[in-house]
Amino acid sequence: MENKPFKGVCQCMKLKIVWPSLVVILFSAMEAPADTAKLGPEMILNGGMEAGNPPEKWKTVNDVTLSADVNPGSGEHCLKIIQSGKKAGLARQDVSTVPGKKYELTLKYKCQPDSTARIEGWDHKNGRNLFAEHKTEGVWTVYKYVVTIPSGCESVGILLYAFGSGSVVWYDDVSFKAIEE
Ligand SMILES: [Ca+2]
Repeated sequence: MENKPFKGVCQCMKLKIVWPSLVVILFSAMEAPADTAKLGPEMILNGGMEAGNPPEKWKTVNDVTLSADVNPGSGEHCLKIIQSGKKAGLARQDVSTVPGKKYELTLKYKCQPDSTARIEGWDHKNGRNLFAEHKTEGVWTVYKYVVTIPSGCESVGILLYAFGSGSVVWYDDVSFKAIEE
């Protein structure tokens, strides 16, 4: 019985200590993550796939059919790629790059069931991949990759595949920008 008032005081003090901590935690959680990277101008032409059918500025490599399609990632149209051959086919656009500089690629993709998207950066000078990833999500999904351009590489191919025979993949909002540091 004698301990009760003492215990009550302790709990009250605990609350006084805990309450400010909770406020600090809540405010910390509300802060948006800082994204201070300053991006240069857009380097991809018709990345929103709104101009032309098939979308303008995108070249084909190997056996694929490109077309503009509805139900896009944004705007009114997206790029649809149907793989029709044995070799992996793709849509391609080249961008000029500065060795040593960092660039950010962002895009949205969506795969038909049992289809695979392959997103690749091709170093024309050194003849190798800077990055290459396979994706299978069946809903519009954002892809983001930051690449540091190696020595001598002044041109990068942005390669968008429907990977594997019969694959059907959609792309939209393709963007490639320098990160100014
Ligand atoms: Ca679009």
